[in-house]
Amino acid sequence: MKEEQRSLLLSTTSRFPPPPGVKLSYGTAGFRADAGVLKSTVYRVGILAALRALKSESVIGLMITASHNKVSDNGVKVSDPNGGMLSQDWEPFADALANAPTPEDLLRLVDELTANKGIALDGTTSLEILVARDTRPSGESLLEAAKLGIESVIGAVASDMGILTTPQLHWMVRARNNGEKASENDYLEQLSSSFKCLMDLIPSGNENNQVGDKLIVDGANGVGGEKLIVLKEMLKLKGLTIEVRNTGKEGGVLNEGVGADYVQKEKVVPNGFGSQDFGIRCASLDGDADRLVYFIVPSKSGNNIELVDGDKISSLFAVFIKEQLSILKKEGGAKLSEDYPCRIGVIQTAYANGASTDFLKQLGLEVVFTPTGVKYLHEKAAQYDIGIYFEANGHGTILFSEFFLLWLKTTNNELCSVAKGSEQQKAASRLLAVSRLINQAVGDALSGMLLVEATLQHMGWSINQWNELYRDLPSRQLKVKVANRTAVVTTNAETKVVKPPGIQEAINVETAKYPKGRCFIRPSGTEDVIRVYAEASTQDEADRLANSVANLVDRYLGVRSS
Ligand code: 16G
Ligand code: MG
Repeated sequence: MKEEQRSLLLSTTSRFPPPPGVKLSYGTAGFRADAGVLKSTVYRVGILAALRALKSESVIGLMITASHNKVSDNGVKVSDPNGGMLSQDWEPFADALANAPTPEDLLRLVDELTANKGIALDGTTSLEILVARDTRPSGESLLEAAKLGIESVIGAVASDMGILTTPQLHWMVRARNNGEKASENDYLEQLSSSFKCLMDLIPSGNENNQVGDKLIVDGANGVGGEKLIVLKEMLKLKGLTIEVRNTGKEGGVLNEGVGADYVQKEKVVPNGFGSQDFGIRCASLDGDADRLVYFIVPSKSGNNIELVDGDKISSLFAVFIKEQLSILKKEGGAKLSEDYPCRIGVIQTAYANGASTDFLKQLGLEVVFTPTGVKYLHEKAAQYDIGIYFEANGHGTILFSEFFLLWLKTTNNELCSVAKGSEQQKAASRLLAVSRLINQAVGDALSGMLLVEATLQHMGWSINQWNELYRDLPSRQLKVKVANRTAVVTTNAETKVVKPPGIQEAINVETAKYPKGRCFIRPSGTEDVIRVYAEASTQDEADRLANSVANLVDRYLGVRSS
């Protein structure tokens, strides 16, 4: 490293000493902690993002968010050049950099990495790092730390993109590296034009459907609600009215009694919703708008909801896409399967409700499982022509292969009008519109929501009809505090425990007591706990199975508290 670079890094690093006694890990979704201890981490992730940009010779993203965590927390993660998560082989470096105790240790790590990866810190190239943040009050000062980190690396330039949803930033990074238009307005334009295209292509005869033209959205008092207000103005559609609640402007607190994570875990209405919403389609975004769940307020009393989760969203999209593919196979012209053997796959995790897996398999689709965490699902989905992935918690998207999109474009002139074109061309246009609407970089609640809305209108289904695609098996999730959660090692997409020895056999014995019983345990990637998931044919059985397995975890792993 040249002297100029060394002294630049030394002078900025000394302004951000790491807080004593805090050890952070990059985890499934970047670094997260109380915002008060994060300045040094965010500064260092700035350095990391700069080095990643120099290595990949591409635009890189840095997002300051803690998603659905409480408002006093914050976090930081990096978007790779393709808009996906940071390449996993850089995670150990991220951990080492964040925890380097002294400026000299930090310089040594940068020296090692640059030598290892062949990164020249000579300032001959200039690369941009797009920085964005969610609405957390701590975001602004952390943004300054990120900028200083980035600009401590000669040749790296920070561009402040302002307040964005996490998927917006990932989308921009991807668009920039593909040489496409990449502003926030371009994002909103692409979403609204492809949504309108799908609406124009709705088959006639669906006018008397029961979809219902009203959608109420819980914005989690975060950035998603804010952006949705802008988007809905651009849509100005007949037949769909979107009302946004919990926008953060009504005085509510981010993620407090609101948001997709709360709604999915607690299975109750978010603040601001209640009996007045009986019979209306409702949706909830999380704090950085990369998760989406729908829900139904089923009766005139109580807080309980009927949850329409990520598995249902995945199933709805699978039905719609399969329908379009069969049109492409049937009609005249260039035929799918003869000209192009399109491979479609649905990716789930062990948390997917067993009833959803059965439903997708009955549709004749290939269903595969990965461990929890977007990076694993996304990687698998990218191996298909159409890869649909969703976690039950509502994070997911649909990936289209370049080859398949090219086939669609070259064999079918793109059009967005009902009047013209064969059935086959319309099906191709719908799929092309879906590929532009749904975020190709990462799961995106806003684009996912518009696709749900267009699909419901296309099928002519109310939220109840959609929800009745299959009936969820009763399930229960518990968490258990243990002395050391890393003592649990799993395999087969987290469905089987290999360490500590004997516990899997004991879980099998418990599970076998219940018909349709299914149960697994895994160490959480975001909290210091072991998670237990159980499913059975009745709620009582699911509860009993989860409790007995939680006791096993206690017994095998030594309890601190529970
Ligand atoms: C993170 C992951 C999410 C996963 C969750 C599991 C991303 C962007 N987010 O929020 O995919 O479902 O962690 O949390 O990867 P857990 O390990 O604490 O159960
Ligand atoms: Mg999130």
